[in-house]
Amino acid sequence: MEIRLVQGDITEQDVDAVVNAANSSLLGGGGVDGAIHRRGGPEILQECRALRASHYGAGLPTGQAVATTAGRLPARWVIHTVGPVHSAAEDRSELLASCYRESLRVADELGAATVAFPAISTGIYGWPMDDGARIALSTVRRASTSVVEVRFVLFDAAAHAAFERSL
Ligand code: AR6
Repeated sequence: MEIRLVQGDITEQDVDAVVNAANSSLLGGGGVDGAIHRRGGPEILQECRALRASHYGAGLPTGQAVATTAGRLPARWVIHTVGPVHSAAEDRSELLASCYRESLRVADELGAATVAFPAISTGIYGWPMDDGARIALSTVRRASTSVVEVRFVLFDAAAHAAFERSL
């Protein structure tokens, strides 16, 4: 598997699947989630609502992942995953690792060969960037998956530098 680091906007990536740093409601929010729904259009939210009505009445649990259409995005699918809120009192690293593993498992089910990830939980959910980068990279490297390219799309130079150091 090839791991690429790019600085940019995840909604612009020409990949099979982009991963959304969602919340368990699946009904949208700020950050990556807001950008994906804004740019991808209402089709994504429609499928998210259907998922809530069918499989995830109580919401998508933290650490799990589920796919929808990508609407008007260049990608074919959006894989929604729910990162943990960072806590100083409790180690939630395993849940963050699970987001990356489960997203790749869903990508395999879809037959997605190229997948773009944001730095899950490092925005509104407060995870320190260096630690988030370490968990992201070590989990993806160890994953057994048919995905051939994982692209980490980092929003700013500091996030890109953190991932580069970790890689
Ligand atoms: N492309 C790439 N990275 C981005 C983009 C973008 N367009 N926008 C922000 N980032 P966040 P979280 C970076 O807050 O921490 C939402 O309200 C950002 O700088 O999107 O997992 C959800 O609904 C940061 O490094 O996700 C949840 O409620 C990283 O992406 C909550 O936020 C993740 O930031 C999830 O919080």
